[in-house]
Amino acid sequence: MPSPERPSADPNVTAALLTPSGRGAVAVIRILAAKPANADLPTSIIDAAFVSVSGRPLSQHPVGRLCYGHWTSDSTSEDVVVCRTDKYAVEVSCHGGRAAVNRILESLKAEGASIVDWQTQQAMISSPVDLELADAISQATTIRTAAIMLEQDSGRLKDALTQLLQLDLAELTPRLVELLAYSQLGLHLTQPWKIVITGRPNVGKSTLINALLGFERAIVFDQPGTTRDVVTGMTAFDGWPFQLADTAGIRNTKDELEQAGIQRARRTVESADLACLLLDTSCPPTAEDEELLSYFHKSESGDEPPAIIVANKADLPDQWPAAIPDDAVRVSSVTGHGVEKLIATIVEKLIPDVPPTSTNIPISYRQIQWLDKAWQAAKADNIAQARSAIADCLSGSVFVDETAVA
Ligand SMILES: Nc1nc2c(ncn2[C@@H]2O[C@H](COP(=O)(O)OP(=O)(O)OP(=O)(O)O)[C@@H](O)[C@H]2O)c(=O)[nH]1
Ligand SMILES: [Mg+2]
Repeated sequence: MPSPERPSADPNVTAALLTPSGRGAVAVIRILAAKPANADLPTSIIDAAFVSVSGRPLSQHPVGRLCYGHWTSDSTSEDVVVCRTDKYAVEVSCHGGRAAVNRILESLKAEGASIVDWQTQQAMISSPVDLELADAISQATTIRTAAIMLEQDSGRLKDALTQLLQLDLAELTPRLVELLAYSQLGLHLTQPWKIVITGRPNVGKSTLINALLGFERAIVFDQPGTTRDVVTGMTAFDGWPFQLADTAGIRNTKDELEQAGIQRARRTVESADLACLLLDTSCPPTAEDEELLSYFHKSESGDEPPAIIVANKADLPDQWPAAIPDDAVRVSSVTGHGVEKLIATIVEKLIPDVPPTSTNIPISYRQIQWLDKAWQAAKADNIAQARSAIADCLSGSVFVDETAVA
């Protein structure tokens, strides 16, 4: 196949193979005006090689009509179906083997077309917001998150952002608030929520992560200090993506290796979206349990993430009478009792508000930063600055925080 190249300074036409290269029943080549927004495709480039069975040149066939015919080049002829999909684009479907594809691309190149890869060509007809969305959809790990993003596809998210430019201040501010309401969820459509399982040694953290994941990911042993490194696993609860992290049990120790594991555990807790603090209620509370409980009960403005208190080993006699916090979820990681309730509590805590169908949701950090800037400007009655931030969001500009100290 002629190797894809970056379009030269101002080519009139690009051609790209849309189907995966290699063997296939049918291959599709798209020929596109290089500036689709303001130039029609010169169909003469197709007519140089394509002869329809009706004998009429392609320019005389209406948009959307499938034309069967032959592609003739170098004294060979391929059976093809050609369709003007738009006034600036034509698709040629041919035999899926490499030989047919190469011959057609070579003949288009000989007529002056620039051969590019499909991503380069797609960038010519998609807005930056659409491209970001396509990229995000390709990263979706669950059907639920993919479905939410697909609802924004076909230009809907871009159109919603474009409409903001027409609004006056009174209408703009609430629309921006609506868009930003689901910004955290938007980021998690491609990135899982991070949950860390923490607690003192031997309380059952590794047993719980295995129960939550449904397979033996972490080593379980009846000696404290078994887990040393951070062990992670991916799963989905209720269609939402989660990364679970099992960590070293937290305690005072002189063992340097264990200390290093505890440091890592603490860092993992700090960067998590949610912590599950595990208590072993089959043994009386220890000073380490009390310390961990008070850490997670500090004011919400602290570094600690929100936490769910999990009272484990509920299958054994309770040694914490009256000391278990009221909001603790009782589970037995060995029998599985209470694990479903714990999953429901995790989902409720992290995704308390599911967006109604068709809600527009920004899906990248870049989009959120520009929309937040627009909202700040709108609140300060600066409509010009708000519109400029929205325009930057639409144009794909990288967000630069001018207020950040250099
Ligand atoms: N009866 C009972 N035993 C449990 C339960 N959960 C864990 N265990 C047992 O508790 C012991 C420690 O379990 P682990 O999962 O290794 O504990 P851990 O918190 O990961 O321990 P470290 O990695 O040392 O911090 C093992 O013998 C488990 O079988 C439970 O719900 N009930
Ligand atoms: Mg462990």
